[in-house]
Amino acid sequence: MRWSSISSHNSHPPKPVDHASILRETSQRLGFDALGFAPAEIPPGAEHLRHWLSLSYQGEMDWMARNSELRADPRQYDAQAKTIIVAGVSSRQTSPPLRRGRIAAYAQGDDYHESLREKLTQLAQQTLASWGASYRICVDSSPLMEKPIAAMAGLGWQGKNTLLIHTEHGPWLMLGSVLTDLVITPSTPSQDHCGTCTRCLDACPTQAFPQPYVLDARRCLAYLTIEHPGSIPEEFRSLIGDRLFGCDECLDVCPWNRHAQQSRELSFNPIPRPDLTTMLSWDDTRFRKEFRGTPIFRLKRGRWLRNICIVLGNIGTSHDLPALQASCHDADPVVREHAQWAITQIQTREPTPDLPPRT
Ligand code: B12
Ligand code: SF4
Ligand code: SF4
Repeated sequence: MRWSSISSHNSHPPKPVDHASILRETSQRLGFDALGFAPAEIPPGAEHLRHWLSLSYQGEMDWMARNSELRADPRQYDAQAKTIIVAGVSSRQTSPPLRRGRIAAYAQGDDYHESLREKLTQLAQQTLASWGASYRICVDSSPLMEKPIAAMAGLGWQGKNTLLIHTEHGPWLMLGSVLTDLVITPSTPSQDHCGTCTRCLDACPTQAFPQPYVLDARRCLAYLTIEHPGSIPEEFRSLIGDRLFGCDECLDVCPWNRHAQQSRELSFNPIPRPDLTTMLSWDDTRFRKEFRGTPIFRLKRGRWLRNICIVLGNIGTSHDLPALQASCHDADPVVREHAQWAITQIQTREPTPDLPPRT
């Protein structure tokens, strides 16, 4: 808390500026769904990061293993920081997909990194900057453990699916942080309210949780469809089902969704897309034009087409075969391999009369 520099003409001392309340009011006006304050300290549980990495649970996300000491300790990332202001915006989408193929709720519209950063910048400029405090904005890609920090800031608790669960918005908050040299009284960390529930663990299609509260990312469909480069191991292809990008299974089943509403954030609104076979014919220029400014852009064309082929292999029909046959001549060998796999899957489901019967 800082004292206002405006001098008072009466006998009372100047009123203290209630930074926390002003930040909360401003955040609500800007459309944030949650806000809290954590001290810029190592969050409880951060010590598990090293163990998690030693088990290679990060798969090919090499960037998670780089600077792991820095990632676990916000003070190493920013020595000036005294407080971490954590904000959340719900990404929940309640309408079913318009076309074949599902995209995770957070990725159906514009890139949240941009919209959240923009909102956090407005928050910092309207408050911290006017008080002369420093600020540094972090959304997802900075080396910070956002979930344990958000839990420390009282936004919720890390559930058995490892996600930050908020009592009103469930697991749907997308998180962003502002590191500042201003000292703000920390919020009270929340209790774990998972109790005996195991819905998320039971619902996971790939059994990606070796134990409650721990995720082996190598088995997670969000990792496989977004982060994993190259060919997707065959054991996971049918489990991908109709998921084109990410997976919401362990979010959808959480009982803490009971009060969760559709996101108010317009940038999460789903952008309509053409059918899968149309997108399969796109060259790189068309892909970039269509997906620039969305989370799908960073997949690049190859991984997007790879994912389309898997989904068609799982839910497609003989009508999709011409498009897949064309992709068997794609310049990208991963696309060619997945298109061939998809054709085999469809032909196994719908044997054509001119093919010899399978023995
Ligand atoms: C790497 C990453 C991934 C990886 C790994 C996920 C993971 N659980 O670690 C993959 C690609 C799989 C992924 C998937 C998703 N992600 Co992600 N991801 C991240 C990222 C960049 C880092 C997370 C991290 O530090 N992981 C390392 C592990 C060690 O951290 P942890 O899970 O917090 O570990 C805690 C516990 O699991 C436990 N623990 C861990 N290991 C061990 C070992 C033992 C023995 C014990 C006892 C405990 C224990 O202790 C730790 C500290 O509390 C964050 C952004 C950020 N900078 O934080 C976003 C983030 C976590 N992702 C997010 C989202 C939305 C998703 C998806 C829902 C997207 C989707 N719909 O497809 C899925 C959800 C999958 C899931 N159930 O986690 C959001 C989550 C928001 C929220 N409300 O929680 C974040 C915060 C991004 C953001 N800015 O909003 N993600
Ligand atoms: S996102 Fe899907 S695959 Fe990953 S842990 Fe959750 S349910 Fe399992
Ligand atoms: S589904 Fe159940 S166990 Fe999983 S995070 Fe939600 S409350 Fe916790």
